Amino acid sequence: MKRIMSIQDISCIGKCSCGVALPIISSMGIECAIVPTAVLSTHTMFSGFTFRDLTDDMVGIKEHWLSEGFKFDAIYSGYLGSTRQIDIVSDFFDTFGKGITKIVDPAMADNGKLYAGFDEDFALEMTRLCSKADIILPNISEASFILGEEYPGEDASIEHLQNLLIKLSKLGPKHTVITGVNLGDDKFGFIGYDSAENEFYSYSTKKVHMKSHGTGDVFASTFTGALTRGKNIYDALTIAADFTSECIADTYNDPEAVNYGVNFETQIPFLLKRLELI
Ligand code: PXL
Repeated sequence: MKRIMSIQDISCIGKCSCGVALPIISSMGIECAIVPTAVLSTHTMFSGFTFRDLTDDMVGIKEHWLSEGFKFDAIYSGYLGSTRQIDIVSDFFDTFGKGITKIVDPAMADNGKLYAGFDEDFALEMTRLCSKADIILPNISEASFILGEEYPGEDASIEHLQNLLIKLSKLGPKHTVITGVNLGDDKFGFIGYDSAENEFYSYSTKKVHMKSHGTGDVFASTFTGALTRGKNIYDALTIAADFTSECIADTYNDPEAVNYGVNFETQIPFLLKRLELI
């Protein structure tokens, strides 16, 4: 069985981070080994959340896994809590990442604003981590923070996004993908750049007019799983986009849906069919 290492927090309520990576990657028939960076009572969109920092545990986990000789097929990092944690993830990349795909979702901002508790130094450190990744998956806000550029708004032009992609690729990743992009009338998707081929690509699904949390994590987990199952990058990205879109649509149509995450649980059968696993 393939094994993915997923480095991000545990938000006890929030349908994000490890709370989506574990079920989504496991449902795809892949072992998901988690490196929890922190335990929060909820994700940071709630007020008053508790936060237990697990930075020191991350180091212990790394040392133990190294002594046991564990191997991984991919490493995927998401929300991280501090610049020191970013350094430790960079260490995980050096220790376990040789010859395997390293994916960074620089989960730190949305709508032009850094999440609670993050500052420019954090963004700068995330830029360093992105430079060690093979594939990065920022949204428009994160891409702008990584490059230290002004946020162009959610309706940035394709030319502007292509420019960002080229600059991001100069940091090092072979594939840079900006997620959560408006791509025409009621179309929502991603735009990517393959630096080796000097080629752009994009894909969109029907836009559902609803603001939801954790969709980037659903997208990144699904993408990492599909890629690890042997799909090529474009196919893995389109599978992730289709699945995320189904999750959002189901949440939109569910009068009992919670407002802090999406209904990824009900759409697992869709994902498995989309992957031709059932
Ligand atoms: O979905 C990204 C995410 C992950 N983890 C925590 C968060 C967020 C976004 O707000 O707060 C703790």
